[in-house]
Amino acid sequence: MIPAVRDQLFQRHVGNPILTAAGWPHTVNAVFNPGAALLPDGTTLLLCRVEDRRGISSLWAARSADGTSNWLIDPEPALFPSTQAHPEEAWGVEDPRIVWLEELKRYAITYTAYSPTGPAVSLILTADFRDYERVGVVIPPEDKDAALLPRRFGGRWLMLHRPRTGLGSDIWLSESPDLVHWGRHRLLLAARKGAWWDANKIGLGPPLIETDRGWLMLYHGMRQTAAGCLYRLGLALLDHEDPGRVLQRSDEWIFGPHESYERQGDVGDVVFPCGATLGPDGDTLNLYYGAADSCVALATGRVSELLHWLEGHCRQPCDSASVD
Ligand code: BMA
Repeated sequence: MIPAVRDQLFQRHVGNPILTAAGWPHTVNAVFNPGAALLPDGTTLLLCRVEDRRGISSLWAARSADGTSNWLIDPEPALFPSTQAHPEEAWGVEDPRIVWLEELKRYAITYTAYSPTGPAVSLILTADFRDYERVGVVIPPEDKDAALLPRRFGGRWLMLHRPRTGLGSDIWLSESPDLVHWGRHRLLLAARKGAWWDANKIGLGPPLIETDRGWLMLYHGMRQTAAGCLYRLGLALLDHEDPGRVLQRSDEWIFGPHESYERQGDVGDVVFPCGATLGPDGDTLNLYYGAADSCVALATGRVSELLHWLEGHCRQPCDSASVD
């Protein structure tokens, strides 16, 4: 099959899927939606969502020297739902996003804590992916798909997240003086409506990528079709000094389910990235994504090409809360 031109912004790794339930050291149902970090020694760490055969997810670190192969799975989970101490995790912990906070010399991991009260955003900190300091729930249900920005703006930390409101499932921005207390909540980017590819729900993909033109956002858009949900990716650009300003938003999606491992699985037709790493050139973007809620795959693109493409594929000026 001839690949669509827009798919060429990302090249799928030839060894996809790079992590699967079958390759996991113990019996699990699915391995998907990993957060990603490049450690100081060059190791790529994926914090994978591992769903057991009950349906409950925990987070496990997988480490690789080249970011593509010879993954070593930590013998213990990084985060196992602690039902007694944290009832908000009774149904598992899911979909982590990892951001290095230079001020605190800690990685901030935001993840979905899932329980009968619904999905909430929880935060945990670590310096080394060995010891973890729980902050706990920072945004109550229903909310998910959260990531911090790596530094303060005007003295406040910023977090993107995706509450479910009366209007829909859109991306919001909130502020905090201390990572614990969050306020000044505001709508940042709204799902579009009707026939649009991002008509029903949108949510942040990996944490924002800092560029000299602003903060590049990859976001997922979900379209409800007669055949089920279809998850694809689009782009937006936020102002460098004021990330609450949306400068550009792509009209078209740029990456969607195409290969069999993306089309077939526990939830078919899903590409869902929660993590990305930058290559040593500062331009190569390694996008780690869950495919069909079953396995982990890798696609590689270039930040410069994404920015160039976005420039030519968005309406100007961009209305941040556009819902047409
Ligand atoms: C979203 C999240 C993801 C999942 C996706 C597709 O709402 O729950 O964890 O990958 O749906 O099922």
